[in-house]
Amino acid sequence: MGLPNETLIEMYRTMVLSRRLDERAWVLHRQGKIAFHISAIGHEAAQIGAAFALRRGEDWVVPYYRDLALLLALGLTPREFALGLMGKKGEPSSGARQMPSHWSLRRAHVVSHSSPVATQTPHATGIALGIKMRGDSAVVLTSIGEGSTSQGEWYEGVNWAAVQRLPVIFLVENNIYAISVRQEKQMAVAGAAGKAAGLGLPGVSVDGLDVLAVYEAMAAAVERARRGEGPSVVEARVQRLTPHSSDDDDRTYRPREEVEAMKAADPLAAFQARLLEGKVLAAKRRDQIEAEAVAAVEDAITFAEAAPYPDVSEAAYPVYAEDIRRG
Ligand SMILES: Cc1ncc(C[n+]2csc(CCOP(=O)(O)OP(=O)(O)O)c2C)c(N)n1
Ligand SMILES: [Mg+2]
Repeated sequence: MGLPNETLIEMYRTMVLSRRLDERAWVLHRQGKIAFHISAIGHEAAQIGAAFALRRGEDWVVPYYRDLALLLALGLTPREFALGLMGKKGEPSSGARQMPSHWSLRRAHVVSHSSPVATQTPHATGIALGIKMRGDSAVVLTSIGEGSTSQGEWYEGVNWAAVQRLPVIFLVENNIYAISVRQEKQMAVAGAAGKAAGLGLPGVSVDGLDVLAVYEAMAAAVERARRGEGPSVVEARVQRLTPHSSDDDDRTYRPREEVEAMKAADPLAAFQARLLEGKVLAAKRRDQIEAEAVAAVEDAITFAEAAPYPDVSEAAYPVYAEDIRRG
């Protein structure tokens, strides 16, 4: 499969961890213990394929809310994720001020994004411009849903990156839906990759349920960016196996048969089967990875439940620059 076996297993391990944390978040929501969750279930292969194509910790990442697996691959710990879910002191994204999944992780070069979708795209382009002006070798990855590529900010950010030949990869996680709105109701082309040609940069569309297909497409785009040849759009065709968020009931707009058919092509199950068949992963190691993920989830939830909320005296931290020094 091209990559070293240990790398393939690490990809799988991170996908399993993401899935188990994500499932637990839904349970916590239904138990009334958290206010909100937005899920990566069905998107994990695309996110892991993308993360592993980067120099993690060196390259810059401007993600979007559905990127739990991506963040875990970049080093977010399960405890940090759980603190974020519960709005507890010490969560790294915003010091418990933002909604969960509005990621930020300074040590991993993950830059905070806002709730208005697509505003991260010009930010990523700006960071890439800074990298080019400094002559650094880093690249930028920014991700987005296909629905949000209909926003003006997406075109503005992608256009400017193409004009300036900036080192940035625009990853589109195309799950066909923008909450309840299907793709064909908001774009006249077959997918987001098709928008790239009109803006003057390469666009590829890959099977986002296949972690290695995404890795290959991303690795090519990253290398191109690092060589100074400019940006790319990489569209990963994924499946959202859950409602949009814990505030959504997708039974009102999509038939159960559609969701069941999607579940039959679960990217996690597919990767596991491929690793077992290829004798990269033995059943014993698979079970061990599973047990470790479950234990990590338990540890994270127990830790976060016992953690304090931020003290009111810290309300202005780290909102103002003078306070950032404290972090
Ligand atoms: C500018 C703006 N409009 C509307 C919303 C509400 N909203 C949040 S997520 C979302 C759907 C985004 O769909 P897509 O880009 O396909 O990403 P997905 O959630 O499917 O991964 C919408 C409409 C928002 N956050 N920002
Ligand atoms: Mg979508």
